[in-house]
Amino acid sequence: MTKPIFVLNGPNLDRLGTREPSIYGTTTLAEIETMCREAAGDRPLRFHQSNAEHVIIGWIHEAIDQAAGIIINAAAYTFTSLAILDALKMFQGPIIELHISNIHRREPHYQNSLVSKTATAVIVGLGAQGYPTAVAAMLKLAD
Ligand code: CA2
Repeated sequence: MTKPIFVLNGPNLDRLGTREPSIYGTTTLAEIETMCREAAGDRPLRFHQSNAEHVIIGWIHEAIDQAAGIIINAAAYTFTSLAILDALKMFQGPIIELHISNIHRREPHYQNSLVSKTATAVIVGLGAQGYPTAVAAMLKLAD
């Protein structure tokens, strides 16, 4: 059976397309999900968003048991959550860290990613287009 790709989104990303369009664009998370499903083709894809750290950790645990790869935009938890880092470290397959904005051009508090310490690859600054780009890359990386 073909294993799914998990696309996990952290806090406030459910509000995409409504505020700060100069940084995050005008595409909504629902539209991003559609873009990801189109990019995935026949490969099953689980797309989730939560504002709660423990819920995201629960999905990483599911991915450890089931997924071919994880694409994660952990949003602010990227820089704060050792718990998410510890969970990701248990995953044996490829991990793509994703950010809509180029975090390296932003304020210092957006520049020390904990997720990067376990990511296979990092995609930043492509806007919403980063998501289907990550899915296409994951199709090549994943078993
Ligand atoms: O660029 C990204 O994708 C980020 O992960 C977005 C996070 C930020 O903490 C990261 O440093 C970079 C913030 C998400 C906030 O989401 C918003 C949604 C709608 C309007 C404004 C912000």
